[in-house]
Amino acid sequence: MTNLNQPILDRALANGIALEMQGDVAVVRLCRPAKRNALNDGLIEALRDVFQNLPAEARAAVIHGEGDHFCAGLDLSELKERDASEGIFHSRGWHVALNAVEQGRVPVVAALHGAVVGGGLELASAAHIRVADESTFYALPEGTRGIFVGGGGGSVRVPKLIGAARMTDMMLTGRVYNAVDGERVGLAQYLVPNGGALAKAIELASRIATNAPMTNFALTHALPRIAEQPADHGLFTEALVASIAQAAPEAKARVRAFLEGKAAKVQKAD
Ligand code: 1HE
Repeated sequence: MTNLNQPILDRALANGIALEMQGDVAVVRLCRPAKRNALNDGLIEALRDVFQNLPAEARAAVIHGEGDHFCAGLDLSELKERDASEGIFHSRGWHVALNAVEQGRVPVVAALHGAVVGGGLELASAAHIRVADESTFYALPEGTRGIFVGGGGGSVRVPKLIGAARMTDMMLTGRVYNAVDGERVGLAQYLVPNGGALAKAIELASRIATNAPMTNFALTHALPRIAEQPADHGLFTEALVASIAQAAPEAKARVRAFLEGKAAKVQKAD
């Protein structure tokens, strides 16, 4: 580990977040299995610290949960009486942590299994790709708990995956999506056999780590913004980002390699 200083890592671990490098992939683990990886403030701060301080050699990251579930959402035992301003600052603090996942230095793949509920789904939605195994189930029980999403950016990110209508249904009715239907509606991009999510996520992250860094940056930082711009602004931004990416020496080398028959062709899908 070159970039993440040990005290930050130790404090994160004490608060339930472990980091391990597998080659150039940072594997981040929620490790509060006895509480189904429920998110308390310590764990959220640790998540923020780890994603803001990934080792310099990390070129992609994976996030996964220890035990039988990815994440049971907000630790309900920490739901405190807060006045409106305390509530706003608390929520904004969580936003910083999940933004550190979504808008950090490297693409993030979430490996999902078991419960992906409430804040757990918000966290999964902050990743750039989600891989679910067959045990995965998704819910937003906030509606039935008398609260609203509000720390993890769920009202911003979940509708982008599945649309506001499906999220409204999940919250109004307590609907739970199983792994197959979750993949069908867009909660996950990959569905794998039980126990296979972490390995698949690491495989994808390892492949992502070989992309040109500028391409990964454009995809994780420019694309989400372009997609929200009015078309005319989006096309303008696209032209800027495309020309910056194409100007990088690595892009030129990769295109040349293909033209010289030295780079892999696109293969037909299975
Ligand atoms: C928890 C939590 C939690 C488990 N906060 N302690 N999230 C929820 O409403 C989901 C609540 N949890 C569940 O529905 C279930 O626990 C699970 C489906 C995730 C897992 O079930 P299971 O049978 O494997 O575990 P369990 O026996 O229910 O829980 C094991 C322990 O974890 C138990 O504590 P123990 O001391 O009795 O052993 C549970 O109390 C504890 N536990 N989930 C606190 N969430 C930023 S806004 C986001 C708002 C939300 O996320 S609201 C949704 C909250």
